[in-house]
Amino acid sequence: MLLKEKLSALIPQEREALKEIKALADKKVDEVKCGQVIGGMRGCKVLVCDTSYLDPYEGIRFRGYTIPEVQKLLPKPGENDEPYPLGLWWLLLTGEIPTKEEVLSLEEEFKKYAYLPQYVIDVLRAMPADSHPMAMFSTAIVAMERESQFRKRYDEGMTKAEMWEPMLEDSIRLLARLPLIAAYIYRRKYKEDVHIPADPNEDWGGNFAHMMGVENPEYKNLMRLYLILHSDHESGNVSAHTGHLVASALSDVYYAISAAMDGLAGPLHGLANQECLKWILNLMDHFGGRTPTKEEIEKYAWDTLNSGRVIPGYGHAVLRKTDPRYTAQREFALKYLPDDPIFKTVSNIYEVVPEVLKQHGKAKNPWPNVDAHSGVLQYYYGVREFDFYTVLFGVSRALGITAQIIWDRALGYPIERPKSVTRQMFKELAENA
Ligand code: FAM
Repeated sequence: MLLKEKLSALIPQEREALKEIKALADKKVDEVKCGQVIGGMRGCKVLVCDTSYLDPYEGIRFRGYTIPEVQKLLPKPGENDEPYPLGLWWLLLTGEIPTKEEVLSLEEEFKKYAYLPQYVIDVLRAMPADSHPMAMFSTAIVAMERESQFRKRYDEGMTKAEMWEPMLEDSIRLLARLPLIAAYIYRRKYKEDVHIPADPNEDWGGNFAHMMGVENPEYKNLMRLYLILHSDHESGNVSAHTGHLVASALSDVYYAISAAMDGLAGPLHGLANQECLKWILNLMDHFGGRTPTKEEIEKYAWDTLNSGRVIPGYGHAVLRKTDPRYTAQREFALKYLPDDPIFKTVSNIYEVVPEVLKQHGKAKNPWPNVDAHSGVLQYYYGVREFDFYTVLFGVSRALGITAQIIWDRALGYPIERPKSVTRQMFKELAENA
């Protein structure tokens, strides 16, 4: 496999490079303040992640490339299409923009494993009908753990240096199936349990759109874009950090990604996309289904804040400007659905809410994040079941987390185990500092 060959060549170099950092082991790299510890460790530089970096004012760069650069440089199915999401996975893993041939070799590799075993279907069907799609998604992933090559090889006594290989194999097998699992959940829950077989001629992203049941080339492109945009956001966010933490115990990819999905399912993280569209549609309903005026949006936003709730899709723990993932989706909307009333509402909200949040004075970042825009695009193409939106996010986020944890094993990072102290000890430490 071309990707494996590439990684086999890269890993020895990167292991050497890590030795230079290990030699600096006693050097101080950050200072931790009391407020950071009780404030969710915001801003503490305590994680290492090479796949992407999130600049507070510029937004995400995937291996150094901005979103517009990635959109321009990664190979695409057709000239005017969005790039292959698997090209992004290649980039995250290798740091290099792949050729089309390299991406297609990965597409072929994925196709070998792109089928849904009956036992996974049985597990999903055994779950109560009102199970949340994210609970179903996470359960299906962990159910497949029995197939882990990593666990098998671990039981056979593989060495630490070999561990990245079965991590890569497990990742390919899992990622190949995620769109099938997601589409199965979608069609079982919302489309009368009628399923659409995979199309072997489609790429990983286009096929996902096809199996969801939206036969529209624009939606295939949206899906490719969506899968790229939500993939990686360095390693401190809840889902990526969870994946890294779980994998650090040498739990395999299935355990790590299932756990990561459980974190993504929280309303302050990935679930914000379902919450956000709900907020927008409630806002429109409140004004008889029309696009409300900016004054009306302002009042509605204040009502939300005054009732003690957050405005979903706005704010971020790291970002301090408009999320470029929001901007990329806005550009898509301007191209394909400029006159859509919900998009117009999203645009008006963008003009009003940052000012309201600034006046409210709490949120450190009054600007929109990725979730403020993703729902309207899905809704426009007919995917209107909000509960499902975080599963789409999950399929994409698995690209980033698998890339991160393959490298965790390649570089032999140890089990993560920070120190905790009691609240009293912590108070004394702070008082005596
Ligand atoms: N609406 C109202 N209040 C907000 C707010 C928002 N959109 N964003 C932050 N705040 C409040 C926050 O609740 C906190 O209030 P308290 O002091 O009363 O606890 C205060 O402002 C300071 O928070 P912060 O330091 O600015 O943000 P955090 O780093 O603690 O939290 C978020 C970051 C994303 C959890 C927060 O901005 C939020 O709840 N946003 C709405 C939910 C959302 O959109 N989440 C998705 C994030 C996304 F990028 C993702 O993970 N997919």
